[in-house]
Amino acid sequence: MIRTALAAVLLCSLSSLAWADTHEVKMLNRGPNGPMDYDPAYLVVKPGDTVKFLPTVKGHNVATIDGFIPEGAEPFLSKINQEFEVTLEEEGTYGVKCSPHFDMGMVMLIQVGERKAEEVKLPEKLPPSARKRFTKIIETAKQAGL
Ligand SMILES: [Cu+2]
Repeated sequence: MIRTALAAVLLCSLSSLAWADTHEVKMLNRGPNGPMDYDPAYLVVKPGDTVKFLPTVKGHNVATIDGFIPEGAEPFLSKINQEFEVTLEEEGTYGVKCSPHFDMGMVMLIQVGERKAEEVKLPEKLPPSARKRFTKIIETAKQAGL
């Protein structure tokens, strides 16, 4: 009996080690959502998961949008043309942008935890193209039931 319980505890701790996932995002000149795009542009991850941004096409980076990350979350910023990994611990919605192409609407949403697309609140201040892209991303995610 005790032996079974120990085995169960051991299995649980092993599975929690294997629990964190890495999600890859391509940075593209043209993607499913239009010119200057992240693919995917909507990602749902668990707290502790890692998102890896791939410089599939040159000229892009990734940075958090001011006022569009969960409370207590650390902002991040990558260099242009570099692969970049970030581990997201705080639950909530992260809005990210490509610094040179923010005005062209190169943005994406990362939902950490149980958030749904319909709960996303866009910040007041956004370039019009970024707002348009976010609206499209949210609509697509809602249709997919995310
Ligand atoms: Cu870009």
